[in-house]
Amino acid sequence: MRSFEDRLIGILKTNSVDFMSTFPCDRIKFLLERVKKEFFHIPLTREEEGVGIAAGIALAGKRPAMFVQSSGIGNMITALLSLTGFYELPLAIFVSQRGIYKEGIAAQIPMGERLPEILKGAGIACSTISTADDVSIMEYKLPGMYKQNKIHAFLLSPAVFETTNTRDLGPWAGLQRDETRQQGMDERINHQYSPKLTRYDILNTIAPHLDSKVIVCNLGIPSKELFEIKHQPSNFYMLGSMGMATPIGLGISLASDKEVVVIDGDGSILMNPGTLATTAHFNPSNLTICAIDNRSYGSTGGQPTLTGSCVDLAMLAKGFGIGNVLKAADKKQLIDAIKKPTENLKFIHALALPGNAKVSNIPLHYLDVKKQVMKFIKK
Ligand SMILES: Cc1ncc(C[n+]2csc(CCOP(=O)(O)OP(=O)(O)O)c2C)c(N)n1
Repeated sequence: MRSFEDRLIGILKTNSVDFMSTFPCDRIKFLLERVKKEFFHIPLTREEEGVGIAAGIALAGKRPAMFVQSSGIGNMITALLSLTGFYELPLAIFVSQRGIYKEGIAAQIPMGERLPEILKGAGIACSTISTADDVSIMEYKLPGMYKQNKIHAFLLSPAVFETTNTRDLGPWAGLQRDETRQQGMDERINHQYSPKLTRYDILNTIAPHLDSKVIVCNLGIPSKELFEIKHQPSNFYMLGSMGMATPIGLGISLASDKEVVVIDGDGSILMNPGTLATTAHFNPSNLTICAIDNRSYGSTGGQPTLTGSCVDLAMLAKGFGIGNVLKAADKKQLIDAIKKPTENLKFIHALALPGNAKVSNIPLHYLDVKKQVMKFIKK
């Protein structure tokens, strides 16, 4: 019996779909590895961007498809309605539907559960793929959808991938396999700044300097690692809303006199880089952004981000107008950077090795986290 992944790839090839834009989700990490090998692959920085790229591909007479997580549909909806749907362009969207089956992350539920209704309200057709046998639905729907220039979302239940999601991709996952990307990386990173620490080591190193500060921590593994290393009532752990760490930190720093440290990630900053411009504009002296750059989406399987090939986050921050930008790749550079007194907003570009520590879910209710943080800020 062929696997679900094999059958889906076969159907896409039969329908001459050749351009795949993807944004990672942990549940489809093995499928994404296959897609990357089999098709022209466009790794995205934000799901919305994929809608625009797909429109361009369709305008050029080719057939695009996207692979995203249910929360990513929230980032796509305006472009889907005012671009793809409006101009009657075809787009197949394969959605890893979270929040409906064995979900460990509470913040995935509001969007994941309501997705069919949201799509219905937006007038976007969708089909539910609950078991591997439901591939026949895609076989049936895809040809007409492309011919009639329609959008169709296929909602893939995590149950479909239960048999394949057993391997560990390892810390270097996508990074190692992509040789051209690896070459680009080697050329760009000079010895002074080659990373020596993992994200966990970085958090461990800065932990003694986080006392009596509000910490806004990026979603996924970073929050779980921080909880294990240094839980304190002033830690705000994100469970969803990728790309919002720096905006949340900016809001707190503008509305209170507390010292705020944002632990952000390269993938999350690339999803919402404009926030660095807003932050630079206000230049709050009580805000430090520690951008942990492991050149990958570490929390969802280690898929490479573009900081491994063409983007330098320190230059990006400078370009947006942040004056106080420090780069750190080892313990000493990191401690010097976090301790450095400043009158201005501080941006630390912390270069990291890929890889996650083996950490458990945070055993706190999210509303208790909110209460503790608010109490601390009010004090
Ligand atoms: C809109 C949206 N798309 C995709 C995801 C899935 N997701 C959760 S964490 C994560 C990776 C974050 O990468 P980065 O900011 O680099 O942090 P790292 O995990 O590498 O420390 C992704 C893609 C999500 N939560 N929300």
